[in-house]
Amino acid sequence: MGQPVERESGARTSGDRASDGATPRPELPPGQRLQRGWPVTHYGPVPKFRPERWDFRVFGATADGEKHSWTHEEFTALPYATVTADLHCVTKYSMLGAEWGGIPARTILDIAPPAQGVTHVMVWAEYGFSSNLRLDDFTSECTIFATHKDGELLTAEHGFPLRLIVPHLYAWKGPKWVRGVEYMTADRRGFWEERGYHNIGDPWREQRYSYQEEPGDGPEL
Ligand SMILES: Nc1nc2c(c(=O)[nH]1)N[C@H]1C(S)=C(S)[C@@H](COP(=O)(O)O)O[C@H]1N2
Ligand SMILES: [Mo]
Repeated sequence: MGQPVERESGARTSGDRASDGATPRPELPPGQRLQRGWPVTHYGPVPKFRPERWDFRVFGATADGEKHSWTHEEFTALPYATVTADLHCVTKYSMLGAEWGGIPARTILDIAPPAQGVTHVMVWAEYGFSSNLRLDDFTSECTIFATHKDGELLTAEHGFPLRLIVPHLYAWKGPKWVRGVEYMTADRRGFWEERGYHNIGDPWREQRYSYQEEPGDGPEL
C-alpha cells in the first residue's frame, strides 16, 4: 500500500464561537475556508452496516477490568442529546453550525468508566481506522457519538451508524463508522497521527502536521 491520502470530504462543528465572552472568536480557525454543503472525506471504502454483527466495545484499562459491549439496539437506546458544532477538516475546509445528535462521550465514561491512570483513549472504527485523544478531549461535554446530523440519520458516507464528533479538534479526530473505545494509560498514535498529522490537532492553534509538534505533544514517531 502506498502512502494513504485523505480524500475530499469534510465537516465542521460550531460550539462556542466566543470562547471568553470578551473577544469574540473569529468564526473560522486560521487557514480554514467555508465550505458549502457537506463533502465526504475519508480514506478507504465505505463499510456496509450489518446490524447483527455490529457492536460497540469499551476495552483496555477499564475501572472494573472487564470489556463492555453493546448491540446496536442497546447502544442507540442510550440517552440522546444534541451538540451544535463546527467541523474543520485539515485539508482546509470547514462546515459551520451542524447539530449533531447521539450519545455524549460522557455517557460512555459514566456507564463504563476508565481505571485510574487512564490518560488517553483510542477510538476504533471499521477496517482498523483509529484516532487517539487525550482523556480531556474525550470527556469534553461537546464530544459526542453521533447518529444524526440536523435531525436526520447519518448517511453511510458520513459514518452511519455511528461517528465521533470532537468539535474542538480537526475532524480526523472523529472516526466515522466507529466501533469502540480503548482506554489507555499512555498515549499511542492513531491512523492519521502515525501518517503525518499532528498528535493533538487543535485547529485554533493550526496543529495540522506532526512536524509542528513540540516536545510533549505526542509519542515519538
Ligand atoms: N473511519 C474513518 N473516519 C474518518 C476518516 C477516515 O478516513 N476514516 N477521515 C476523517 C476526516 S480526515 C474527516 S475531514 C472527516 C470527514 O467527515 P465527513 O466525510 O462526514 O465530512 O471524517 C474523519 N473520519
Ligand atoms: Mo479531514
